[in-house]
Amino acid sequence: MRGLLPEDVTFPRTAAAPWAPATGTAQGAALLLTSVTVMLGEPFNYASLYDGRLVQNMVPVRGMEFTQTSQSSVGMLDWHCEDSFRDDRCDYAGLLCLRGDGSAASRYAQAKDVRLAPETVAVLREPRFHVRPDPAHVLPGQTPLRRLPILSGSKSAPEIAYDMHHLAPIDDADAEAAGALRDLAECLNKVAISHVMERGDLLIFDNKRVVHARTPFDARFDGTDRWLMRTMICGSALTFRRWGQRIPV
Ligand SMILES: O=C(O)CCC(=O)C(=O)O
Ligand SMILES: [Fe+2]
Repeated sequence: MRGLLPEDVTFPRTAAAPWAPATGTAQGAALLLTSVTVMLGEPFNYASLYDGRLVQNMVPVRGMEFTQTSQSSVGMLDWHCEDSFRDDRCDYAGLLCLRGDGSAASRYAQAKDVRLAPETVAVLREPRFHVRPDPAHVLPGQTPLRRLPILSGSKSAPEIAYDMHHLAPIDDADAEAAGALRDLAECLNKVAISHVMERGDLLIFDNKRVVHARTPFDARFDGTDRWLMRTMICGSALTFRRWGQRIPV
């Protein structure tokens, strides 16, 4: 969707951290984001992520330029789904742009567009992989690595769980699984679509069927940097209640 933010509204300086509370017109933007995304289900966050804030700022943070988190900037944020390390990851994520940056392209690839040899797909559909926790989470103690297949579900609308940096074959010696991951990474680049987010753009993606990434951009840390707000959505109120509190601390 485009043009969600009225042109005569001015926003404060770009938030300095993902967990910074939204005030004034920025709070209006956060309410707009939740008002639209609530139509898809229950907006939520994890207790362990960015202080558990329902609406988080996707902003560059000094010292985090090259991390694989939303706080990165000069470094590429590589292909991932939100929270692939969790069974209770969101069904959808919504990103509202308050301040764009012409060099930062959001990239998306749909699992249904992936074209791979049938043998490779068969390997990716087996639970031969594990994924480490996302470094943006502050977790209580050691989280066990989740075992998972990369692809699952129907052929016509396959699901994907993917994180380029935190995913590996369970068995280090499993060359077939490692090869399948390499083929998949190559294919994602081929089927990717790009979109440079502009002020007022709201992008909602299916986190179970789409992987996403963001290209590098320069951060100035002077209050004028790129600023997106994000919320994650659980697609059904019933499922939301079944999961209960996500990562109790
Ligand atoms: O900044 C973006 O376009 C996406 C950020 C993102 O993918 C994330 O925070 O996980
Ligand atoms: Fe992301």
